[in-house]
Amino acid sequence: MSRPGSHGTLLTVAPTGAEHAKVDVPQLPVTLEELVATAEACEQVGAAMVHVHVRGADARPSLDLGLLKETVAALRERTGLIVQLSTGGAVTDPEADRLRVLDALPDSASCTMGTVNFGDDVFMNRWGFVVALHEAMRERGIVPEYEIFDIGQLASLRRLLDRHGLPAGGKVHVDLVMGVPGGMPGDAETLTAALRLLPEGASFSATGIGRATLPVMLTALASGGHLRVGMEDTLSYAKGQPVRDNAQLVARAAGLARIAQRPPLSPADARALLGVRS
Ligand code: KMH
Ligand code: ZN
Repeated sequence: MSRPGSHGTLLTVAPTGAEHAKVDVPQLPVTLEELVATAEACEQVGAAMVHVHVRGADARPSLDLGLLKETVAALRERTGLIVQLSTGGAVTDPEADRLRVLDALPDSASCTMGTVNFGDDVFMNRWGFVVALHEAMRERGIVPEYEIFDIGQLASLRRLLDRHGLPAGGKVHVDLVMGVPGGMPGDAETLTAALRLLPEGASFSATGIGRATLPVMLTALASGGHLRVGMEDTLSYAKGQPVRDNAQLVARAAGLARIAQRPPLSPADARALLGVRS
């Protein structure tokens, strides 16, 4: 099926996340220098966007505004990637801190469309907070990526757009995050079912967590979708083989995209797809 931008594939790298500890995963990029070097390496092998969670000096997740601003500036200086900040943060982060992320003025930011069980935790995204994120992004000219952890959240997205209008940039882009324990499973049937609920004209990427990585990636490619990969989502390259680094995951996704005759989009083409200003 032809979908927005489907002549090529938007590759997003999510290099760090908020869940893994540096002591357990030494190759996880946590310092500013590690993050920027990772972003440069991933851009070289085909990434067009970076989904960023930052860590503090103790390597723990942080939503410190100064650090976020410094990170956005460094990524813009040393890469051409679209810079997307996470407003999801860690499950323990308060709403006010998550909203303040937008003051770092990234190109794009995530906006999760509902509350979901998240392993043994709860990832809270009440309706009023979702609306606040959507509107604050529009006021600042930040393009949202609507994160969908469960299929009913696509109905919430339609409701959001009906009641509160289109986001900054005028395009709607969704990321299906599949395989979180508590959310929708990461398999071909569920991805296909989710696509029936996508808002008209929306583009989508998909992300398979852990062992869902490959089935979700292959199904998304075959369905005209885009891909998010990275160590936020998977630490295993293959059975018994830990991920070497984020660029390894991006390079594999780029190779599969080329095999599918949908090569990686340049950052400029990805900006046009998402409605992100240049
Ligand atoms: N860390 C998760 C609780 C996002 O970045 O917007 C939420 C998350 C989603 O990673
Ligand atoms: Zn994230």
